Amino acid sequence: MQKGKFITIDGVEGAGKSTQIDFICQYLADKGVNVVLTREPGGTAIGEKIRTLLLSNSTGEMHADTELMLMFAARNEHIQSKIIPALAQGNWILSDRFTDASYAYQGGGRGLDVARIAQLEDWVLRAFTPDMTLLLDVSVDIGMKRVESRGKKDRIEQEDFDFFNRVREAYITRSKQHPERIKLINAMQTIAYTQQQIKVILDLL
Ligand code: Z5A
Repeated sequence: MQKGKFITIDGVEGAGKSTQIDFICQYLADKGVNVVLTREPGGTAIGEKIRTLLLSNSTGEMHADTELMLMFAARNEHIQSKIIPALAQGNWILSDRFTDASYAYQGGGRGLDVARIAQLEDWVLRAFTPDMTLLLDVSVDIGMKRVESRGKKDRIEQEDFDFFNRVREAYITRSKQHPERIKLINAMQTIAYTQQQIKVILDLL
């Protein structure tokens, strides 16, 4: 484990990303790898402002194309000002969500044409892609139960069960299209079982 690597973690709400991120950082630190933790939308000063706009309920209705372009605007800033420079210095980066979320939420959830998302991806990312994506898969009912004790839902969390089912299906489709990069992890059992699967995958890097 010497060179900088770009790892992303994704999945529907309640899959346990935040829970597993702590574990991943500790597991890699124990191997002598320091990880720069970041997130999308966000990760930069500008990206965090865009995140607030995207998730705040006070934003109100937003056209799905606008939502998609704001995700990619935040992502462009993230890649150019944070991810690429950090990788160039040999750092490992772990991003809580990345481009697969746009295919899942704006493509699957909002029903935007995947070809248009791919055009934006080509434009913003060119050939840049994560070295590995950990996709935590959980059924929507289990995920929703896990987060139901949380307070008020944000603008996207307020979507219904069918929306999140489409999101989950789009993630699974992505994992089948990119089996080398996207590692589908069963996140429906115990936290320890999810960690066990993650360890095996991280050891491949
Ligand atoms: N979004 C988008 O639409 N398009 C894009 O391109 C991008 C993002 C990049 C922000 O995401 C929103 O942006 C998100 C997608 C959209 N909207 N939604 N909905 P976020 O990542 O900041 O927020 P989130 O999706 O709500 O993630 P989260 O709340 O952080 O959930 P999580 O990290 O997956 O779950 P957790 O906090 O680790 O766990 C939830 C609870 O479950 C907690 O009490 C844990 O202790 C428990 N848990 C975790 N694992 C287990 C297991 N295995 N068993 C039992 N209980 C567990």
